[in-house]
Amino acid sequence: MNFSSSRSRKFCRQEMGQWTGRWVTAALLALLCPGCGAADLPNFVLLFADDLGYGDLGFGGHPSSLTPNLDRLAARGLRFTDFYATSPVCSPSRASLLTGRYQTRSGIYPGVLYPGSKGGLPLNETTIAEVLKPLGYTTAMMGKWHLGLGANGTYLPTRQGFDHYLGIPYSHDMGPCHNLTCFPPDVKCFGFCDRGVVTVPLMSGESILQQPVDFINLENSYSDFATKFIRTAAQNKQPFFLYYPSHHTHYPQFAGWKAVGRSLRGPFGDSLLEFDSTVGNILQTLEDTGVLNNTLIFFTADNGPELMRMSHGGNSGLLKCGKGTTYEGGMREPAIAFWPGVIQPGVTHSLSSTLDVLPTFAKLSGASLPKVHLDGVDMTDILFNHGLGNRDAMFYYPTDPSEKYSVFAVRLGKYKAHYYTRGAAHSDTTPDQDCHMISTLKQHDPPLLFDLESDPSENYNLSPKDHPELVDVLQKIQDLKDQFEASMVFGESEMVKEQTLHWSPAVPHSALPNPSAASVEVRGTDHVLLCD
Ligand SMILES: *[C@@H]1O[C@H](CO)[C@@H](O)[C@H](O)[C@H]1NC(C)=O
Ligand SMILES: *[C@@H]1O[C@H](CO)[C@@H](O)[C@H](O)[C@H]1NC(C)=O
Ligand SMILES: *[C@@H]1O[C@H](CO)[C@@H](O)[C@H](O)[C@H]1NC(C)=O
Ligand SMILES: *[C@@H]1O[C@H](CO)[C@@H](O)[C@H](O)[C@H]1NC(C)=O
Ligand SMILES: [Ca+2]
Repeated sequence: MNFSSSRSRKFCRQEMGQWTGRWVTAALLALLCPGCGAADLPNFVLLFADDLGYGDLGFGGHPSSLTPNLDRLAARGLRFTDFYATSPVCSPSRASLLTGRYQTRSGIYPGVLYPGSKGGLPLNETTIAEVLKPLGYTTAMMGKWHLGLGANGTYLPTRQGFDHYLGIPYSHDMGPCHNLTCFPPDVKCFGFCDRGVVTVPLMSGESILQQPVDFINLENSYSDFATKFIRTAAQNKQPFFLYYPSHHTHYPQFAGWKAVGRSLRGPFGDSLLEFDSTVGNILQTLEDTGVLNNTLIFFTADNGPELMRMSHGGNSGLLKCGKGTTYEGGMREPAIAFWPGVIQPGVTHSLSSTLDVLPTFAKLSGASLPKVHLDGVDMTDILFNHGLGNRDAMFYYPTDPSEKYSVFAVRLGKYKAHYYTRGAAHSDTTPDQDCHMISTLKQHDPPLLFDLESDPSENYNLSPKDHPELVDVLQKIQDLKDQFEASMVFGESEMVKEQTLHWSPAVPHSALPNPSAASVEVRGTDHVLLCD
């Protein structure tokens, strides 16, 4: 039985007493009892950290991170141990989260979008916000979009189903930050950020609110925005979807007065603590407005830690390498589903992905799925029964997917096969040379094979020569890979539309950032791999 509808029926019967009869349809119910329509539908809060590793959180074992609110979600919610993003860098990972489709279908490859990019997430892709809107949801997003700006703001969140938007439309290091303050009272941002000349804007809807953005007070603005949005929705008894892709803990780390110097972990820890405190404020607001028990909070992150930043970067814990690579540290992320009284606390080892968020929210709200090839599967069996779920496999695309090389690795059950491996500048500086940029593309035939349950760190390659029983496993993986490749239609790359040296939007610069100025340097492949 559909969980949310049985629950809403119960609720409405209590509310409506004699009015409810067996003949009353959901639509009629909504007409008769305005509150019931809203109670029917669960609210969704989707929290998405940036460049956060598997080993970065308090509950994940990091000794000096301070994440009391995320720890609380983990303790009272369902924690995933085997949860994957679809890319080791930002834009493609976000495209998959919001569409339930691998980034190759929507054309969000290779690399990431830049302030001067002409492309963006195609408007005919259906986002989670667009899936929920027809049901009467109010939708808002705060934070890092990174799915395109485009001419006249063609690709902003407001064009993809979000009623309200406050945030930076790309990475907050995609503008010069030499002289900007990242921590109070006046600690300059670490490093120089991108070498463009256009400073990073804070946008409200489709206009610029501030440029350059004020990092010190940014998180407060987000927190206030969330509070106002949730309060208004709760007052109006309107179901809501809040998407918060945070800038934390991406380089350059920043934080305001409440977090600075509060963690033992330095700038990274303070930035993480600031994110955590917004999570706490959102929880408090949900509780204060009486909607916490009708809200699913889902938390995860877009890709692994940027190890090249050394102690200013994140930590993938026991996983190999980090951002930019298809080793586990690049794409396996902490994740939590929290819904008090509805999702039983616990830990699941079921394989899941950001791809599965859209189908899950659709299932819970009764929304129709977009009529496209979806790669995501519904996670409700995992959430409500702690079951195995519907996902058998995960495919690992590199930062620059191509039909020639296809996926670099495949996970089936507990086994992972690497067909290709490559290091990345993003993962330079740790002692493991496999992670570094100098480790160039290597093909493996037969593929490297790891048992991720007994060897999550991918240390011990299982050769079929020594383990004849694995010949079958490798064959199954190969078949699955062939099937997947046959189903994959590469969308036209939105990134190759990037040669925008002479392109500029025909709008006043006060209304939108000027991308042509931002892209004064032509970006080669190296740069695409380096930047995010
Ligand atoms: C969006 O439009 C493009 C160009 O017409 C097309 O190639 C693509 O398949 C469409 N995508 C979807 C999801 O409909
Ligand atoms: C940073 O400040 C210094 C000193 O005030 C100035 O010379 C320099 O041009 C500034 N750099 C940028 C990118 O604004
Ligand atoms: C949710 O909690 C509120 C109080 O915070 C309570 O009035 C309401 O009945 C609860 N709803 C459900 C469905 O449990
Ligand atoms: C941007 O908007 C202006 C004014 O509305 C319009 O003239 C121009 O054609 C638009 N540019 C693009 C690329 O859509
Ligand atoms: Ca990222």
